[in-house]
Amino acid sequence: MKSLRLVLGDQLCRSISSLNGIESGRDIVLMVEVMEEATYVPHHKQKLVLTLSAMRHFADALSAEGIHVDYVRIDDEGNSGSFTGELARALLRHRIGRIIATEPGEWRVWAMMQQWGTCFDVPVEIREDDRFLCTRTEFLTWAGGRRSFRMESFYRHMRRKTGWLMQGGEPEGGRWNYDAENRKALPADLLLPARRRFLPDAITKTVMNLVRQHFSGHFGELDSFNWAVTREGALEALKHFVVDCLGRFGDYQDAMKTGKPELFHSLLSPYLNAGLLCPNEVCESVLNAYRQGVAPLPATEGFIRQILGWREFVRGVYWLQMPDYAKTNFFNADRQLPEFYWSAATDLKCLHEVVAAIRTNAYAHHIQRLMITGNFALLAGIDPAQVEEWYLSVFVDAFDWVELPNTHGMALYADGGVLASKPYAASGAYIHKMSDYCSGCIYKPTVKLGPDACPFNYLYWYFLIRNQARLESNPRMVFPYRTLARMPVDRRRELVRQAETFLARLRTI
Ligand code: FAD
Ligand code: DLZ
Ligand code: SF4
Repeated sequence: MKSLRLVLGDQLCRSISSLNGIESGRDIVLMVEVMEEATYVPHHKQKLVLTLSAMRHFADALSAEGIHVDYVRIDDEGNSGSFTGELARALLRHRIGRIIATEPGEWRVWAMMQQWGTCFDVPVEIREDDRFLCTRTEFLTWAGGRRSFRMESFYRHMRRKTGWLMQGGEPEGGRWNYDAENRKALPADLLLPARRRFLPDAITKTVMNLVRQHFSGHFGELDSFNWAVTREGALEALKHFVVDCLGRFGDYQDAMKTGKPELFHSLLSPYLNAGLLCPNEVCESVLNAYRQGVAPLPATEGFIRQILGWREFVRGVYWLQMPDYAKTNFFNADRQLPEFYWSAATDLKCLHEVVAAIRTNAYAHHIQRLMITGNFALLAGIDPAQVEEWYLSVFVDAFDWVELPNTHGMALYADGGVLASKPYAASGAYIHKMSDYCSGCIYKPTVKLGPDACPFNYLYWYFLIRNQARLESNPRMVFPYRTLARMPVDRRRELVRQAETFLARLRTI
């Protein structure tokens, strides 16, 4: 039976299930660039370029294999602007017996796909996305009747299942987790590796012009685009990470440095999320480096944990908890997102540096996302929906299934502890320890009150004070609440006053 095989912009993988069993002379692959996907949030211009250019390259690679690809460009005449509309139009162009698709990464598109069985007069087969290391059913079984989930226990389950970094049923080196070794501050004179950049080719340049023309109002700079857009490029990026960065990845995983957003991080998330790389091959490549003695165990374990643990874990939680997950708001946070999240115009140097770098690169590493932009939003009580829209808009790797649990659950604790055992709230002392931002700041991380005080310091205590009823029974919050209990009443009152004055002055748009 002649099949129309739909491939979405984050399914750019030759072994994606929708292409399994394809017959070149008979079947048609449909790929569509649509306005709805380009504008459901104002994606960073670089995310638009990466997605559309990678889609075009992928289509060309399939065509070179002799596969018939029906490719609809965003500016093609008659483009309806949506997946559903483009499928309907494709059915008019081709005589087709069935549609085959792979389940999407996002709930929004999943809900759309559920309608297709009734919209179209041909059967629609939606196949499992088998690129992940843990299936949705397997996660459901692991989760059992739990109401809250802890990554560490899931991660151990996955280590046992894959046998990665295991010896005779025990974790290699005798420990499951080398997190404690992965929190070193960066020595000022440490030589950093030159990062591999990918210059735009002709296809990418065409897409960049298209984005300039149609999406000039979206966030972010375009000219600095240097992401890979093909599988070959993504494999080169993986090799570069393993050879030049992995060895130090563990040590400085949490460190932050002005002007060097990537440090030793892999920069692989956009390729993993788009389908240009598979999690399995990325992990195997890192494990091989370890087996050959090129990478130390703490760095290897630290990296494997991110992919085998965190990435699979957040996806599992997302599909288990959606759609209600996104609606929770544990702290009833309702403040408007400050304008500086878009403009970087703030005298808090850490926030300025991170937002400005995101504008240039569409990238920030995990601790910048969690402990700078996320921590501020948590402490300031910003409306989770607005924060989530921001995260979905500004990063090259942003997709709801991974962005939402990280923002809603990990950074904002808006799920009340479904995903994290306590809020990741921190004062200026943490930022001072892990970065060089404070040295150029008009505020002082060691000062708690008064005009020189770091705003993270009084916002931290104000957060604890106003959420005391919700948090003080959490065993992991005993220590800060004990410190708060010892604080003189006058000092508490002054912290609250200064925090409220600061928050009242935040400019919003
Ligand atoms: P590395 O530090 O080199 O880590 C290696 C890989 O591990 C990453 O490529 C990624 O695939 C995976 N990984 C690491 N941490 C996580 C995590 N917490 N969740 C899922 N995968 C992880 N990641 C996204 O891919 N898309 C997002 O939209 C996204 N939004 C985030 C929002 C917030 C508030 C936070 C705190 C984290 C978010 N993350 C997101 C997770 C993480 O920050 C990024 O995956 C990572 O920074 C990507 O850079 P890298 O490839 O250099 O990662
Ligand atoms: C992110 C994105 C963008 C910007 N544009 C397209 C597009 O035009 N066509 C397409 O197939 N996919 C696009 N994507 C990726 C989709 O948003 C993604 O496939 C869905 O969100 C499902 O996860
Ligand atoms: Fe950020 Fe405070 Fe340090 Fe300034 S002093 S950079 S606001 S942590």
